[in-house]
Amino acid sequence: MEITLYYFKIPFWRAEVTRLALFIGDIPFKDYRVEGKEIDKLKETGLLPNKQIAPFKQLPILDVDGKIIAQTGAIARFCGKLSGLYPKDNDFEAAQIDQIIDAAQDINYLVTLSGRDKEKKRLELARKILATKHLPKWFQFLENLLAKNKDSNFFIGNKISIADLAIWRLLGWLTSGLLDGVPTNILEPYEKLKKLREEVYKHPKVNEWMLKTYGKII
Ligand SMILES: N[C@@H](CCC(=O)N[C@@H](CS)C(=O)NCC(=O)O)C(=O)O
Repeated sequence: MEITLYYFKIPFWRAEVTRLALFIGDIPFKDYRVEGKEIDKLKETGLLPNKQIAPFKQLPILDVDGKIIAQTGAIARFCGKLSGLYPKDNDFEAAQIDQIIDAAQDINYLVTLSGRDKEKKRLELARKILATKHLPKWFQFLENLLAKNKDSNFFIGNKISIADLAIWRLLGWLTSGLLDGVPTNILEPYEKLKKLREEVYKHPKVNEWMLKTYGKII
């Protein structure tokens, strides 16, 4: 099977969840980082560097033997199944993972909405509401789900899944300081979420990936 993941040149959760799933599972893939004119073309026409069409003119896109899959969750599940980070034969656990990926989408959408208005004062207010209301609410929901899983520091059972990878990287973004108005210590009250992050960072393949790809742990 020949796999290429198309995404931008950043370690954003939408792509990183799949990159890490494949890397952890020792599944060879091409990590294609779309740049410059390729991005303009994609946004205008949906055309990908492999001459295929991205159905929603968005990334990530997965090319599997010349066939295209779009949407973060669909791609992560497909690759999670290949790599053993998403169950093939346990519908309930699969749905438990799905609910976390969908929550990541909801959180991402709230962040996107909070950045839409570029007028300084309105942007500041939207980010303040995001940081003091929306994100704490969602972090607590996730914290509750982690607390329910007594088996481990992961979301489901006692092993890492694509749910953990997705939230770990989403939280990396939210605490990076890249989002004006979102403090880097926003996760401070959430012990279980902090533990989850630590646990994912401890994974030897996660470490290896970070150093090999970005030259540092990010
Ligand atoms: N629902 C999509 C959203 C993907 C998405 O928003 N991708 C962004 C990058 S993070 C993108 O391609 N934006 C370009 C655009 O929409 O023009 C998914 O889950 O993959």
